[in-house]
Order: sequence, then structure tokens, then C-alpha cells
Amino acid sequence: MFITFDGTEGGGKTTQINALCQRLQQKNIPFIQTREPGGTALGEQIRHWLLSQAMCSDTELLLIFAARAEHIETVIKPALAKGEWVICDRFTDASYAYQGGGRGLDFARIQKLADWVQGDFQPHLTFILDIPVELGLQRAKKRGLPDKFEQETLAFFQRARQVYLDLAKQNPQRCRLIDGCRAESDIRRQIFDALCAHDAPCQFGHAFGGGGDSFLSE
Ligand code: ATM
Repeated sequence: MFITFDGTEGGGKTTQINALCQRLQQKNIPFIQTREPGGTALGEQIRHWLLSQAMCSDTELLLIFAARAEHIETVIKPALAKGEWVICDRFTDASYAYQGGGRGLDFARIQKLADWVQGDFQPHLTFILDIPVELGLQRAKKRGLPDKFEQETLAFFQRARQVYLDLAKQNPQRCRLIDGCRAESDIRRQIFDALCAHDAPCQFGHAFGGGGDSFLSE
């Protein structure tokens, strides 16, 4: 299973990713935890530039997809081929939200890069943790010095949030929109339930029966 978590800042991705990984570990389900931009040695270097250095929007987009190409080919696909789950903090939805919505780049150009780098390769499930922008940024501020993106305007994040909401609506099979204002434990339950109910047998041999005695249950 290839699972991604996305959403604007402060929605609680990290907490939920850690909870899921902990549960997979308890259940002896092999997995890797990774992130974008990043996830490879090269990708982490690109991440450093992206988060610290001013650059034009096209450069930013191209670097993000360069890192993604490396990540997919050298980390994500090999892990899936071995039957491991891949839990990824952000993926291509973030490019539509931040570079498309936030920076105002043409969605058709982002789509072209996505087609080039991914073809029809997509996450099995994407959890979009949604939270009002002001609240999310307040939460994020508590984490320390803001990076380049975190210094962006409220309007930038509001545009990004709207794109996430649109993506969730346009991709109901893949995306689950989660209210990030709810209690952490409720969100965790919602995520685990969605994973267990995901009944498309994934190509790597795990089949998901709806409800019942789930392998993710405590
Ligand atoms: P995290 O803080 O969630 O690790 O993400 C780093 C930043 O990368 C994030 N910033 N904020 N806020 C959004 C940005 N990003 C993009 O702009 N486009 C992308 O495609 C990805 C994967 C991340």
C-alpha cells in the first residue's frame, strides 16, 4: 500500500503518520516512512534548497519533480515491489496546492510534469488533513523558526487549502478529507477505519475486507 498524508501546515500529519507507523510496527507489517520533498540523499539536498533559498516558481516546481522522480524510482517503487507499505509525508497533491494554488503556476504544466514523472502511478490512499489556515499556522509557529514556505502570506495558504479541498472532491476514490480540528484519537480511528475499509485489493497482495477484525485494530 502506498499511503500519503497531505494538507496545509499544522493539520497534524506528523502525529498521524507516527501513529500509523507505530501500529504497522506492532503488527509486523513491513513499511517505510518517507517524505517529500526528500526521501533520498539527493532529495534531501534538494529539500534543503527548497526550504531555505529564494528561487523562481518554475525552478521550485522543477526541483520538486526532480526530487520526486528520484524518490519514486529508487525508494517508493522498490519498497512496494518488496511488499512493503510506503507511508509518505506529502506527495504530488502538495505541488498542485503550493505551486499551483499558492504560487499561481498553471495546473496544466504541473499535470505535464506529473504525467512525465509518475505516469499513472498514484497513492492507493491519500489523507488530507484539513484545518483553518490561521489555526494551522499558529500550531506550526510553536515548532520553531519558520522555513521559506512557512513565511508565506495567509492568502498563499488559503489558496493552497482551497486546492486541497478541490482535490479531495475531485478524487473521492483516493482522497479522504479529514477534519484536522478533531481530537487526535478520533482522527487516528478515522484513518485506520479508512485503511481497513479500502477494499480494492492492492497489487502487492494485501486485500482489505471492509470492517470486521482488522489487522490494524488494537
Ligand atoms: P513539510 O513541512 O510538511 O515537511 O513540507 C515542506 C514544505 O514543502 C511545505 N511547506 N509548507 N508549509 C510545502 C512544500 N512542498 C511544496 O511546496 N510542493 C510539494 O510538492 C511538496 C511535496 C512540498
